[in-house]
Amino acid sequence: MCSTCGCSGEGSGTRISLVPAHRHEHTDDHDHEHEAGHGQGHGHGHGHGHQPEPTVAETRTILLEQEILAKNDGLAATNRHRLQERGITAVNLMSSPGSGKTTLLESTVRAYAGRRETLVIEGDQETWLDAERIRATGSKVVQINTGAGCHLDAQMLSSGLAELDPPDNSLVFVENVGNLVCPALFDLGESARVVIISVTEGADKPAKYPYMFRTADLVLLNKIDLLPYVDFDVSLCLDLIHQLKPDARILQVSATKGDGLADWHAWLNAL
Ligand SMILES: Nc1nc2c(ncn2[C@@H]2O[C@H](COP(=O)(O)OP(=O)(O)OP(=O)(O)O)[C@@H](O)[C@H]2O)c(=O)[nH]1
Ligand SMILES: [Mg+2]
Repeated sequence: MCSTCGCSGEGSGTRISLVPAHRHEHTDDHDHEHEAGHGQGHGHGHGHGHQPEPTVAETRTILLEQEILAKNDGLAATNRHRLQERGITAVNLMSSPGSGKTTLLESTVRAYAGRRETLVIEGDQETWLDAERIRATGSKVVQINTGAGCHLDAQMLSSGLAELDPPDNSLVFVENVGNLVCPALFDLGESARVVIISVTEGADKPAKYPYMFRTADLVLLNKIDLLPYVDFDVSLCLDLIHQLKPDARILQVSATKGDGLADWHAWLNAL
């Protein structure tokens, strides 16, 4: 989808691996029609006001983007239906790199141990580092390496679920590739979308990446233990999120210290 940000299908070589039961890897064979440029909502020059009429090539690009997203949405609907049929709750966790997705998941799967079966699908361009961290908690985990790709898509979730084989009524967390742009565009068929912003990133991020925050079911403001040490305007950040989505649900948490995590668990339990 994103030729400029490295999300082109050519050579991206998605690998999906169950950790640790067997370390077989395969190259995903779904269509990588991603070289068509950016999707709607990215705002990379398509469709803005006062622009000249699109050229034939531009029109073709936009049509291809629509086809790719429509194909993804169809697969996402299938994923959602299959998950619902089996009572499986899937939570798509998105954020900038380093906001605390894996740290929150380590804490969450430990908190749910013995209460509800909790499994994880990890998405990163490269490495098994996050999967190894989750595996250390005792949770079953699948690592998806997207290569040059900068988001998970519905086909990858489908393949990841096939490897993970979650039991009925389980809770599956999907840690998306760390960025606030492309993951927002791709419906995976998840039950809920959660965005993490941490206080080290700057309070202006919701304004800069509106699509991500507008489509979130929950926003977690993480690393609040660091507030005494960083210049982060909490009320400005909350205000920006509410401007995008007046009924946005926002929880302030510290994944390392535990603040706000009881509210996070209560939110999950209500899904
Ligand atoms: N002080 C503080 N540090 C945190 C908190 N949550 C995460 N961190 C730290 O932030 C760093 C990045 O955390 P990760 O959980 O790896 O972040 P991530 O979002 O999974 O990163 P990517 O997978 O690379 O996108 C680590 O050093 C964590 O210990 C928090 O609540 N407070
Ligand atoms: Mg991570």
